[in-house]
Amino acid sequence: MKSTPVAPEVVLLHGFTGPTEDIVAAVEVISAAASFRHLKTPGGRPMSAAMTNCGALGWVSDVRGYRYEACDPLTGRPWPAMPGILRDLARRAAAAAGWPGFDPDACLVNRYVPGARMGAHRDADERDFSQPIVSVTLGAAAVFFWYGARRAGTPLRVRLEPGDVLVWGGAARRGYHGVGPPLVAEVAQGDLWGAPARGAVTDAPVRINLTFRKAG
Ligand code: MD3
Ligand code: FE
Repeated sequence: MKSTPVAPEVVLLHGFTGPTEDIVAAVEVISAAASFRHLKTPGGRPMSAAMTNCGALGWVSDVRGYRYEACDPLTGRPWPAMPGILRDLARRAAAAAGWPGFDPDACLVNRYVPGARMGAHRDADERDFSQPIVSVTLGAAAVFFWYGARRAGTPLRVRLEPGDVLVWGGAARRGYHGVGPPLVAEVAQGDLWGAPARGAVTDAPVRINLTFRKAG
C-alpha cells in the first residue's frame, strides 16, 4: 500500500479503502436514518457542505456554537450507530499510520456538491487531542489545503482521490486545513458510440468525506 507523508504527523494512505461499494452502502443507511442537512454557522449562515453523523456523538453547529451531541437535533433520536465496517476501516487506517488503538466515537459525514467547499479552520471541539483524526474520501476527488499551525501563507495542496485515507496525529491534529469543491472526473477515453471525449464533463461530481474522531 502506497503512503505519502504530507507533513510531519500527516499520512496519506492511497487507495486504502479498497472497493468502496460496502462503505457507500453504509453511508446510505446512515443518511436514511439521519438526513444530510446544511448546518448553520454560529453567525447564521448555512454551510455549503451538507452533513450528518454516526456514532455515539455527532458534531453540530447552530447559533449556540459548535459542539458534539448524542442526539440528532432534527429527530431527537441518538445518531445512528457507527457501522462496524466504518469503525474497522478507521482503526486499521490509524494503525497503519502509526496510531494503534484508535477508538473513534464520532464520524462526521460531509457531502460536497459542485461549488461546495470548506474554508480554513481547525478541529477544536474534541476533548482528547492525543487521538488522531482519520478522513476518508468517497465519490469525487477534491483538493485539500494544509496550512499547519497558523492560518496564513500559501497552503500545501494535496489532491484527495476516492479511496484515499488521511490520518492526522500529534501536533498536526491542531493544524489549519480546508478543502475545495469536488472535481469532475475526466473520462479516460472517448469512443465512437457517443461517449464524451477525454476531459469532458460527465455527471456533476459529488464528494463524500468521512471524518472519524475521538470526541468524548
Ligand atoms: C487535519 N473536513 O470535517 S477532511 C472537517 O474534506 C474537515 O470534508 C474536510 O475538515 C473534508 O472538519 C477535510 C481532512 C481533515 C479532517 C480533520 C482534520 C484534516 C484534518 C483535523 C485536524 C487536522
Ligand atoms: Fe476539519
